Amino acid sequence: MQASPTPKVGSTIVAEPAPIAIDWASTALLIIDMQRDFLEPGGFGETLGNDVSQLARAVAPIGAVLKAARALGLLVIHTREGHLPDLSDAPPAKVARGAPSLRIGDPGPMGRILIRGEPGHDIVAALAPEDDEIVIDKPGKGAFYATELGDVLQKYGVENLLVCGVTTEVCVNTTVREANDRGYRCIVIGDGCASYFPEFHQAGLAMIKAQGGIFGWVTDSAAILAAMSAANADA
Ligand code: C5J
Repeated sequence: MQASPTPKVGSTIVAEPAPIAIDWASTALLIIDMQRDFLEPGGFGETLGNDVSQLARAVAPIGAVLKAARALGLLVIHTREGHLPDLSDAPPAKVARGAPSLRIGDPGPMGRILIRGEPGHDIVAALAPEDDEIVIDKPGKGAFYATELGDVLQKYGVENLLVCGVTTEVCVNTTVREANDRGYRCIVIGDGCASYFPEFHQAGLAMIKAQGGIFGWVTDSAAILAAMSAANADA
């Protein structure tokens, strides 16, 4: 786990519906499910009939923010959606749903679909976690459900989450809603999120920032990088 050498300085991040002031010492970068199973051919996403190339656009913005977060000493948390090999944590309703070409647990070109420990479950190489970064394995769409995430955030005194990953309207939105209900300020990095459906991506971001920020704030990687660079200069 990370030692957390984060500088005790604050920044104001340009965001919608309004700028938000944060203290970096109580902020974490939360990267949701940037796994081969969602982004690469032959994984869970493609078995559901999706064009997985739609998600590639989030990799570079996340990579830039991740690099800057590491330089700043920010707490970095990665999540992975997946199930135990015996499927004991996979609700039958989830496994049986729809008409995928392969179901959760079936053997595929990247190992068993959406199963922990299989190659498809790994985070894509460009965003691979470093040894001291936290990786949360989650069986559901939300990162708080049946995981240790809440305890980890409490342990590190986190109050603000910079959230990115895939997909915007499913696991990112579910996690932001869960976090919002638990009192965290969620700042979603719009270009660091992606969906198989561009219109759902747009709507997923719009519903977070609507009504004065009903679930949180939406920004972009350029604004986060600018704020991190200013914080680094101040530190
Ligand atoms: C989905 C996710 N879409 N990570 N998972 O099933 O958004």
